[in-house]
Amino acid sequence: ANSLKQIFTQENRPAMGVWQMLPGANISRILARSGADWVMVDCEHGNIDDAAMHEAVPAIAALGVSPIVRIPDLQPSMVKRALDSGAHGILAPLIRTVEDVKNLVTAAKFPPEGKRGFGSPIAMQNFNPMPTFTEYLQQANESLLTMVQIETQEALDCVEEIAPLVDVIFIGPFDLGNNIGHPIIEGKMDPELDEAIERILKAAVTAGKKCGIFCTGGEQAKQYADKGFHMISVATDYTLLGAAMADSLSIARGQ
Ligand code: 3PY
Repeated sequence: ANSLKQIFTQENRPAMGVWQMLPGANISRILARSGADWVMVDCEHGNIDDAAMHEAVPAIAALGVSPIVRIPDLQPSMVKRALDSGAHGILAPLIRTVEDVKNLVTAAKFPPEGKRGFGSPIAMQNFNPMPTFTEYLQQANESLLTMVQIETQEALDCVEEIAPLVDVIFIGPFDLGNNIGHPIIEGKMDPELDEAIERILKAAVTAGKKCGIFCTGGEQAKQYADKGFHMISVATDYTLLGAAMADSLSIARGQ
């Protein structure tokens, strides 16, 4: 089963997750055992190539947590590789137009809804209980999650049209800030960026869809949970490691 999809459909709570930017199945397992509801395998900005993605996805799925892959760009082959590796969903960065989103959904769905090629013997291994080849084919269009990032002015301008086309619209606040002319500086968000974020949440809710957002820590994640966001990233492996060591060091040094 797709555990993130189950949370979305059966549980009335935000799904909290973590970003995996560093390669290695051991890191995947640590993150998946942390209690997170999903792990984002970041092939856009993380140090994760195709082979590392194929290690991370099954390590996460084996622990009953949903692996979602952020693909590096919008090429249909990227969508296919990610879903064939067994991802429970894909997140596409920097989309701009309704056309971008339609092409992405076409790449993510088997015919007749889309144009995804069928042939991976790997994907079905990452679901429990494991579906047969045929069951995977029959269930994939319904169960796999399509997510797009709203982080450009152009996507913001048509977010009400985009929301009905996918399962989740996911805000990348840093890119969105940059692209609307209000970059986040030292964690400070301009009111116009806050307004854009409100508009995106409203578009998702109006369309009966889920809204996600990238956060840099637990406190910020809690604030967005209280605002009604459905899918929230709490931290990344990279920042957690550095912050934990810096904290321990300052205690050790009596600072
Ligand atoms: C953003 O904030 O732009 C992101 O996509 C987070 O990685």
